[in-house]
Amino acid sequence: MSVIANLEAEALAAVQSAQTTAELRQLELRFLGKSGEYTGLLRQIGSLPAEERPTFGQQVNEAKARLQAKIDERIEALKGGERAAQFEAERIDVTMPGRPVVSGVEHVLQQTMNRIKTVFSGLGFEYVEAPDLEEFRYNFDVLNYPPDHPAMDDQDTFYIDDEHLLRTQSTAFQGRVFETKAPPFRAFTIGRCYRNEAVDRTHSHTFHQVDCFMVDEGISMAHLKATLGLFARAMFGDDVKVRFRPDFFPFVEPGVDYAISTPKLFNGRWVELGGAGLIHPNILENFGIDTERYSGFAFGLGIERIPMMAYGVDDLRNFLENDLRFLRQFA
Ligand code: FA5
Repeated sequence: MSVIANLEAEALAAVQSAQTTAELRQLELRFLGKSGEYTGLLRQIGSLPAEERPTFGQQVNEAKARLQAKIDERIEALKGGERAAQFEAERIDVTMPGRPVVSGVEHVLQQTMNRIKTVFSGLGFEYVEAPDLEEFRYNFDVLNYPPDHPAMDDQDTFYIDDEHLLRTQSTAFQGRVFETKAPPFRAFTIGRCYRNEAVDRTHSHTFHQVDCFMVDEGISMAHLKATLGLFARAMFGDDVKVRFRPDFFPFVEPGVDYAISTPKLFNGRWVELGGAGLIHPNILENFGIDTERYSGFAFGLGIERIPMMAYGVDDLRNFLENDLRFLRQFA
């Protein structure tokens, strides 16, 4: 057999046994490609006697054409089956049940803050944003703390420099409001507070407060008690009891602590939510407010204590540790 016939026999056998179009494309490249076997064969033409060269060339070209036709034919035959298999593999069953979409829920503290916002907005208080990184003077001086007053020791915090700290109480927003508004006004803010504090079941170094105040003509403790009574019922239901006891804060006079008790939880034990009182006249006067005409109340409450009381959670760290098994209960 001639070299041409040999190669053709080899190529046809390979084409015949190929099972996929990919294999056939490989064979096409191997035999008919630019540096394929037939090109190699044609290169031998130089070693032949001159009179044999035309016939040899012609035979190689004919053999190439036959092989090409055979490969095309086989590809054509396999293509249909391969496409059908691909369709089968990629088939979509539109009747299959969908995969559930996992969607997040608001953190229970965020839910609580949203509810508080709704309650105070509903009572006509304007929501104000205030910074966590606060100036010393708004956190203390403006709030009638005399220099080096021991009340500041209760609220040691994280200092950025001598004049900047992470606020210890959201009451720090008062001065910012007094600076920009003239009475009458009602405002509240909600946000993070920080204290250098040993962490335990009811205290954390980072927690949240809501602070609220109102200045108008004739504001008295009666307005304060009515507002905090309404707030307690809105958050905990009608069977909640509220308690006020005298307490000291430099920025109120008189000052009280505010606690609630509900028969459903902690055996009706009183839980202190925060402090409150009538805004100290020194503060109002420092901002040029006529204390003969105007007076105001203010209060500040811890946010974490509210869902603790509402849901019977006995350790505030649960709210801050991001254990999804705990948090999902409030979805
Ligand atoms: C204050 O922070 C005053 N600014 C409240 C106030 C505002 C009084 C306006 C009068 C007028 P006190 O330090 O007691 O007060 O904190 C208020 C509430 O914040 C506490 O009752 C508690 O619910 C919460 N709280 C305070 N410290 C922490 C803490 N480390 N972790 C969690 N909650 C806290």
